[in-house]
Amino acid sequence: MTLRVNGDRLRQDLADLAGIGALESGGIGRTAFSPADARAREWYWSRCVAAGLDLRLDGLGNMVAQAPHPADLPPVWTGSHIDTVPHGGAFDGALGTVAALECVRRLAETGVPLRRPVCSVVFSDEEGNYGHLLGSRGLSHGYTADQIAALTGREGDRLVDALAGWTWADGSPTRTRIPAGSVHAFVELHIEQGPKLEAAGVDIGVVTSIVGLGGAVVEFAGRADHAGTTPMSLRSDALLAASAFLIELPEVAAAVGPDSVVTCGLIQVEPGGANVVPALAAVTLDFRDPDPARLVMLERGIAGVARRIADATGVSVTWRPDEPIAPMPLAEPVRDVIRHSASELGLSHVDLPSGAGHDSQNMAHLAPTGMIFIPSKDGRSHSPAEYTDFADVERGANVLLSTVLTLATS
Ligand code: HGY
Ligand code: MN
Ligand code: MN
Repeated sequence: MTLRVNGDRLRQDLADLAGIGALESGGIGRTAFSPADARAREWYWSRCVAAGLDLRLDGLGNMVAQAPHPADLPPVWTGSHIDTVPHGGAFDGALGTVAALECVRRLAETGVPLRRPVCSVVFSDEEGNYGHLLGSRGLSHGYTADQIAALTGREGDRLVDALAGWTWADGSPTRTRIPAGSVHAFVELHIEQGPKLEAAGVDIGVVTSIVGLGGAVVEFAGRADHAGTTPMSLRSDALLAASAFLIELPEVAAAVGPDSVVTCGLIQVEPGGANVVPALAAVTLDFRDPDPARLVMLERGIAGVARRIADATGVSVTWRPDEPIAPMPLAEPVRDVIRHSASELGLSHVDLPSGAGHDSQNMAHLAPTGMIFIPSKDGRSHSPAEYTDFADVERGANVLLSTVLTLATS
């Protein structure tokens, strides 16, 4: 008989986690290293203790839970993230976190013989409050002290300060890297965050590859002046320059390719008075393409527009790029196990790429990695409107359990 997750327990965990950081206005505010993130970790820890799992932390707060196991073989990891975007939803990250916990717990309580351990993982700051896919990048690439010191949040607050008062980390944030091969395989369950599965009426998405991600802060610097007395022709308005720049970005993306996207979701204006001509406008960009060469073209195109607009408007511009995160194909053997698991459970499945970034793309540097998608209602995500029927959640969790079991017994 095929092993199944405990649906009632999974549903309760998902509901409990959704209550942590729930906002009166709707949605969930559980950004990384916030008090709500700490409460969610406390909750996760208590669930691990109740299930008899050991929980380890690293210097960036990545959490790895495991049941005692006699074999000293590289473990199978499964997991996701507990943090949300500001005003996020109840499924992005939470789904893969509670499903992974349920898998480890279910395997432990049924005593099914495993060749290797299975660990449930929570990655820190997937949503990039301080750095996109921060925790998993710490595991796959590591950070130098200078890199850690340079990471700042939305308000200019520093990661090092957030970590200084943070009890959910252990050790140095520069010593989180683990060797390739120390994990046997990694699998993440996630909502699709797009409309394809729902539109096709398919139960399970088998992720083929994950999009490449670039980011940059583009800082336009002009001159502060009086809003009433400075004629329009004598101004050096940083925000007007930034606006002219932003308006051109859809054209840049369209010229690079059909899958290129660019977003500005964050602007900082200084000195920030309604009656002061802006002296500084810093726009934070997120740009993506599934193709590595196109991602480079996109970045060059955007930087070129920034320089041209700055020249034309007489302001100066500084381009401060993030380290890009490469597009990542996922491992065919793991994809095969996912397909087989779905078929065994009588579920329909389809291959599809991910336009969202995931910790899986860092884990793929360390171990053969696969991702399982389930449908998102109306394709909505990064919003309180995020929703997936529990029947789909349970289907996805059962595919995850079966996949993990196969990987842990092989
Ligand atoms: O931004 C992303 O694609 C992911 O949700 N962190
Ligand atoms: Mn997200
Ligand atoms: Mn996510």
